[in-house]
Amino acid sequence: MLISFDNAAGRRAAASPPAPASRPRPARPESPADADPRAAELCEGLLRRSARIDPKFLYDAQGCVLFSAICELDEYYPTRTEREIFRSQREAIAQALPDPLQWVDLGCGDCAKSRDWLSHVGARRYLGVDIAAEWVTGAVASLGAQHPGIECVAVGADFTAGFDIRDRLGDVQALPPVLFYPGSSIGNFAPDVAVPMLAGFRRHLGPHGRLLISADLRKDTAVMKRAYADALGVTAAFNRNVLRVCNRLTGSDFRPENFLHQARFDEARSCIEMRLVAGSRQFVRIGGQLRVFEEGEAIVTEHSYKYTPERFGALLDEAGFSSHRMWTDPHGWFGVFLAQP
Ligand code: AVJ
Repeated sequence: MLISFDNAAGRRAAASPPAPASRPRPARPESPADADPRAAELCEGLLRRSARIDPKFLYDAQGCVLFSAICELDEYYPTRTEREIFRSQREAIAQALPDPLQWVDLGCGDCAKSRDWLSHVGARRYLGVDIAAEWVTGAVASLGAQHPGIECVAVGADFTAGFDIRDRLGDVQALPPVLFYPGSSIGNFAPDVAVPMLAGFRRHLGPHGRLLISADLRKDTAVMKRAYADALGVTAAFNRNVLRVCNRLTGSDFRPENFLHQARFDEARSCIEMRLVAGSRQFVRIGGQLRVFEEGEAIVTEHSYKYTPERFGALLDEAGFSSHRMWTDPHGWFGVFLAQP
């Protein structure tokens, strides 16, 4: 077993433009934003007229625990629906994959979703790719201990921008990669960002590789909304937690309890928009500046796009894939797509 680690996280943040300044900024005390590109990215988004936080910041240790709790909720259908599709269609999907193959787990986290696949596919190598640097190495090591016959590699990378791990794949003709991107995570990206991302995935595949990716499908609005505004308030806690992440990374002084969780479905864009709305006027110190949030003003924290099968297929076409198949559940709520270059 080989464990190696490249930290490519934070590249995009370093390349993003500086916060717009309407007036000369006073000399400010050194803030964490000066050193940490993630803090700089957070400040930039929060100081915009329409404040926003990239959803990747939702997943600190606390956020990951809360997201796991979301996945157990009755209202949150995606996790169990995907699990059921994988369970019932595993053989059919596995048959459509190259053999042997190298399994590339994008956003592997604790590697749990891949565990069920490894005994059904001809995997010679496993690459666990995740932005959460601290996590991956241990998770991949324990997977490797259970599969002594599979070469297991941990790769730290942010695949939201400039993702390229082709040098880690070796000869893709001999050992075709299957890029596994489950959980409908692609839904976090607007189509204009998703297409180049998918095209980037495609460039890793060689002639025989495949992309195995899931997308949440468009359905009754009430069902979708409930999934992001659950009765127990778990999603609200998950959303508010991002303000604690801001406080920790940027030194800001948000009071999370003063912001209300909101999830609405944007028909035109076909996405759930998750926001934090100020319950009363808030004065927040961010990156050496004072940002006022008026009562009712929102910080957008996440978009979760919902596709028809046709629309997601069109997205794969746009990204250069030549064909794809889809598996779904009896309600047609969730889609598992297998795309070929
Ligand atoms: C992890 C992006 C797939 O959009 O459904 C769940 C995140 N946010 N509840 C989703 C999420 C609020 C989730 N993804």
